[in-house]
Amino acid sequence: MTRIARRVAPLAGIAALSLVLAACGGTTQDSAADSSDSGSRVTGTANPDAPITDGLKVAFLPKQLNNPYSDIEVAGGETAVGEFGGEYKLVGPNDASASSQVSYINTLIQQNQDVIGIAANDPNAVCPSLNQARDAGIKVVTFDSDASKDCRDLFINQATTQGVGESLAKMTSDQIGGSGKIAILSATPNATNQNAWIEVLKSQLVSNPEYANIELVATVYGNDDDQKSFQETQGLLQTYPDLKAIVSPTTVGISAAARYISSSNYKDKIVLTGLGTPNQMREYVKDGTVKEFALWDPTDIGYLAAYAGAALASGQITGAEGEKFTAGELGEYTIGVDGELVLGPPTVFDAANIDQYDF
Ligand code: RAM
Repeated sequence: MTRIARRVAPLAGIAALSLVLAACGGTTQDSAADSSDSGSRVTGTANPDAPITDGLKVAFLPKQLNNPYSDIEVAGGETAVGEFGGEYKLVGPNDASASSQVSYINTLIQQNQDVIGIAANDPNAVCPSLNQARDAGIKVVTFDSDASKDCRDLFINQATTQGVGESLAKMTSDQIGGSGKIAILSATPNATNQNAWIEVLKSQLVSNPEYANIELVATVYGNDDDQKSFQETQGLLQTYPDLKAIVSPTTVGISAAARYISSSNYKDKIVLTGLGTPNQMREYVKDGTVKEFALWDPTDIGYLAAYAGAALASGQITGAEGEKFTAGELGEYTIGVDGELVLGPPTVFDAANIDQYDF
């Protein structure tokens, strides 16, 4: 299928992001970085009419390389880089631990990349290196999982953090009839994205009267490692025999949990929901292990990250709130508060619609 055909969500959330044009804001790196290789690093004011510079070197550094979700994201980035005639590169660690990305950033600086697209494993551990990259004139775009806003130019968020957290709470509550014990199976303890979603979920449980009878009993970490996620699921079910639901906001976690539950006595007794890819979850939806889960099209995150990096490196934008640029086939985007760009709302998948998606 083509990239367009796989797109799951219209860009409905974008209007909400078109916030009042501000004279300042965002994170602008005005270092006197003379580009020795491409001459493309423009500083100062944005020039929306500037063409994308030829031959931009765009490197992607996902949380980890052996994660099917990351593979889909970076494939979208590669497509975009091909469209604007840049040089695509992919590097990354095999584990998603906090400091595993630092040495890769240092190497990318030495290679004079123009853009680094990174899904941060920890908001702070990568910051000194990312700021060294920015001092060298490299544009830094986080995607999927943000770094501290002081060390990147833009963040491509898949959906609003509030929206993801609310949809996790709603999917869980709807499936357990609004009452009972639940547990969270997360990725790594430092992951910016998972922790932000979990915070919203927790505050929903406290503040939304509809969830007053839901009790969160545990949060465990599968580290986005399939086997550890599988074992953590088993542990949760043994420790809390009266658990009603597991909510896993990670594609690695939810698929490992589904595999365990589908062949255990817990099938049909426990609700499993969270964030997963339709292709990894299809068999568990078909066999009834999972009724409903959510996601967005990861392809579009990488695609938008690449175009955002190119727009920065070509001087179309500086990263300030209110600036606009065109992200290829995705159309026009406006930079929101704190240099954030939101792709669109999450899509909920169930038995009725899952076969319409192929990613
Ligand atoms: C996993 C990763 C990723 C997250 C998705 C939903 O693949 O933890 O960062 O965005 O799940």
